[in-house]
Amino acid sequence: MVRASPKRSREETTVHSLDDLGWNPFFERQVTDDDRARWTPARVVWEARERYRLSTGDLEWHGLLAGRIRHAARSCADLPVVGDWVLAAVRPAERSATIHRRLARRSRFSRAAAGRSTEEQIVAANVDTVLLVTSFNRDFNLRRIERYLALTWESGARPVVVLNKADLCSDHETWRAEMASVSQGVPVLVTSALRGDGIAELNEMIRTSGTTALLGSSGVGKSTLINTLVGDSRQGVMPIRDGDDRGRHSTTARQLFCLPRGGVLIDTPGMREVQLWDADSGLEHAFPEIQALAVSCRFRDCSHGGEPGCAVAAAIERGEFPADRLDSYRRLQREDRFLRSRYDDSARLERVRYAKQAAKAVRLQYKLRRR
Ligand SMILES: Nc1nc2c(ncn2[C@@H]2O[C@H](COP(=O)(O)OP(=O)(O)OP(=O)(O)O)[C@@H](O)[C@H]2O)c(=O)[nH]1
Ligand SMILES: [Mg+2]
Ligand SMILES: [Zn+2]
Repeated sequence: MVRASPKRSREETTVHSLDDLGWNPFFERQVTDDDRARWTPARVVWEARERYRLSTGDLEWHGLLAGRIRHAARSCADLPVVGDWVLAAVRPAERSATIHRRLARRSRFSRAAAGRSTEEQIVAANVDTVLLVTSFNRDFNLRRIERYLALTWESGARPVVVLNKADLCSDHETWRAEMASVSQGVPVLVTSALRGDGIAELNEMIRTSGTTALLGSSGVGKSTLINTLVGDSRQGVMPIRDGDDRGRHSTTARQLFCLPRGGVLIDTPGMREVQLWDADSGLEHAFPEIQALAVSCRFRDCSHGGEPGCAVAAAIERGEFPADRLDSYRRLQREDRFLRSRYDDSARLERVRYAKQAAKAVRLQYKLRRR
């Protein structure tokens, strides 16, 4: 639930420039003088079923899509999402705007849409840094972090792991060490949104990181961290049930905020399923030690699945490398290939359907001409 603070509206408390919102030369270059004369650049700060809220830095607008944009979209991934920059025709009297163009994205965090592995879902666009939030309790799951890391590297953003709820645990170092085997050099921050541990460090990092998105399971404390950083209780937080520290989904829509001290944050609802989406190179990035060993395998395309002369298997044999890390890598790789083949199949079917339609249209034209 996205709850605005009851006393003050967002517009009254925050006056920002486009630059504060993350506007930069990459987007500037896509806008001509002609565009500027007709439209205003704005960033999508909230979206639900093709209804949008846009920010121009100084003001927020209700946004709707121009029909042309929707018709031209080949898939949902083409439509604007939170974090996108768009060109819109604004109507100041109504505080509303029509979106005419989505600017090209610098990065996008995608997963396979839940339950529909042949469709890409973009979770957030134009993100520079992804905070992978997990907590010191049952949510702590290295295999899930590996998945998120692969997707983050693939997205073009830089990952940072955040271990939240430090107040619930006295032995941070053991957990940190476990995480290090998976994070592989990615920064790991330990925080407590409730007690304040690590918040100054987090703030400083976000201030200098462009647009930062918080991702992770429901209940790990993403919205609570944002409230702590923004300095009020703008984001709804659900109390945790007795005997169940996993929490319930309380954030239902993605939303973008400007921080008072600089930096832009995107809150997202907890994700139950993080299926890979075309994460081939992201996977290689997320398992750098395997890539480093693989150059010594006898076969260039070694799958490290029992081939002779496999350097990864040899390292495991010598006890230099944990076998479950390789298992995990191979499982994710299989998943990625499987999803890609499903996607290719559905793309092929789509092309066939399209070609049939086109042929039909041509036949019809000939028929009409002969009359
Ligand atoms: N002990 C402790 N509890 C925390 C901390 N941070 C958040 N919580 C609690 O965890 C629960 C869930 O927090 P949220 O911020 O709603 O979690 P979320 O990640 O936004 O969850 P979704 O919006 O469902 O994805 C709330 O009851 C918070 O008070 C922390 O640092 N320590
Ligand atoms: Mg939340
Ligand atoms: Zn090998």
